[in-house]
Amino acid sequence: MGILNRAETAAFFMGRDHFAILTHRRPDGDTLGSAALLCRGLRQLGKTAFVLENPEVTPKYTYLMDGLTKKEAGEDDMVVCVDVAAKSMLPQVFSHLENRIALRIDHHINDRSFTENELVEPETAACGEVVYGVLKQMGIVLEEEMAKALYTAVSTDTGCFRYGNTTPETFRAAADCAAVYKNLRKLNQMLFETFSLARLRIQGWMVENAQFMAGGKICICAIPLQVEQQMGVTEDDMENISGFPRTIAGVVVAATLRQDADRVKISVRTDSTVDASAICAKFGGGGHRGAAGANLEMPMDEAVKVLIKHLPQI
Ligand SMILES: [Mn+2]
Repeated sequence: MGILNRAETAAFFMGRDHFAILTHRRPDGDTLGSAALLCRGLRQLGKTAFVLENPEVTPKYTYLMDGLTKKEAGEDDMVVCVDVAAKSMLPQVFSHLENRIALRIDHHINDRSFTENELVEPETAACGEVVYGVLKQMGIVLEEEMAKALYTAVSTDTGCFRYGNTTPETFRAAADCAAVYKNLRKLNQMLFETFSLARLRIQGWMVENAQFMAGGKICICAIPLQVEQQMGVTEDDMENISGFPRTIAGVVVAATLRQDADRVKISVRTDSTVDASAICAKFGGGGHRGAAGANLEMPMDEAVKVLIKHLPQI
């Protein structure tokens, strides 16, 4: 396995052609924005590049994929993945490719590397920033569609530049986007100020059904699958729902539990005085200080009990 820096990654692309780009399960703005940015950048260089069709792309993000996708990787395609932290993050439809990934560009550390080469920058807010850094090394000019992709990546992974992962470099990337794409307001409104009625209804349900502990500092929202189904929420509606209970005044640790097939997905958000990743590490998960996740293979009510047992004293 080769650990590459940005310049070496640029050389990797310059010396090759025919790329198939993979995104992760439940694709978010960063994985899709990174993929679109990389694909367009490589095409600007005259190379053949496609993003492989991820069946889980939600309507909110389809604008990123316009004209970039194909269904299958060619036999000789160089397979590259972006923002994919682990093999298990790949959608089922890409599982046959998981052992032929030539390069992973990411900002999530994984001790068990699963690709031939990798460029991983854990201090970088969004994978899109890493991709942009590589494209700049190749002398690529940021054009409008690329700016939309880059802005989507950096703004969504930073909660519109509010999270602690935001750096001066993140703002520089965004500034470059603002110089090229004059309608960032439109993107911001679409990404951050538009909510489906179903989303607002489930937020209402969470407020009504949240379990508060430690004098209101801990908030646990366990959302049964049938509630999601009754409200008719889609994955798009549920994006970053775990950030919501943390916004309640006084809450220091918020945990949102959702059912995903046989597992319960726990997402922990904190105000950063408590380490969310330490909580999730107890269940084999991980993440960052302010935001982390884990899976528990047990029924929802048991998962809540186990979680409560492992919460720090605050
Ligand atoms: Mn990301």
